[in-house]
Amino acid sequence: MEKTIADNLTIQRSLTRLTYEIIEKNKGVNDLVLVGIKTRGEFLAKRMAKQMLKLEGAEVPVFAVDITDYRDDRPANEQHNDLSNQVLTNIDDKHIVLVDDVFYTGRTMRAAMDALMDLGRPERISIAVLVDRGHREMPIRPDFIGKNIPTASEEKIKVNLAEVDDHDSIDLIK
Ligand code: 3GP
Ligand code: 5GP
Ligand code: MG
Repeated sequence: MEKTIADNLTIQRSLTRLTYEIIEKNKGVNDLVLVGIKTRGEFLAKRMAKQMLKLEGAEVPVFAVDITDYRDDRPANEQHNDLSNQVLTNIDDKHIVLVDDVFYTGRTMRAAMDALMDLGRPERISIAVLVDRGHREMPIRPDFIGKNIPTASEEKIKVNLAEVDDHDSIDLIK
């Protein structure tokens, strides 16, 4: 069974609020770098950067990273530990905001932080997600949350974004 929890307008409002929260916490967009976790985190990060340009008049760098090979639940011989060809900037002293569609166990973000730390010494790393569905397995939590959607383990959240799914919605699949 599939139930739509948020439509295009609701998602856009959540993203706008997240964007304002990030700007407020960072006191502007100086030294901010958005790192979107592929696939949908990349498009969310790009939408936020677009709003930041409108609000603050400055281009915030956005990079997209594929974290699949970095996760600890991948076989060891398939794990990588070098994001240097995906994050093409010096991250020293930057405030990095990791952006993803859904936060679940926290393993993706742990792997992303680990890989980033090999690239330099950011001043701060924060996490922004459109949906937090619960079921943490790591002592990590998002700093900026679009929607808290408590789920049962067997439920799934489907995030559709116009850039890849031809419309925006958040659906709960039972
Ligand atoms: P994404 O690439 O936009 O993040 O992992 C491939 C896709 O499957 C992901 O899209 C994600 O949205 C979706 N997905 C749904 N359930 C899960 C899950 O439990 N784990 C992972 N890794 N992806 C899931
Ligand atoms: P975690 O590493 O926190 O367990 O899971 C986060 C990653 O898995 C995110 O990139 C997210 O895309 C994906 N994921 C986990 N559960 C779901 C879910 O229910 N729906 C969607 N869309 N993605 C999920
Ligand atoms: Mg994702």
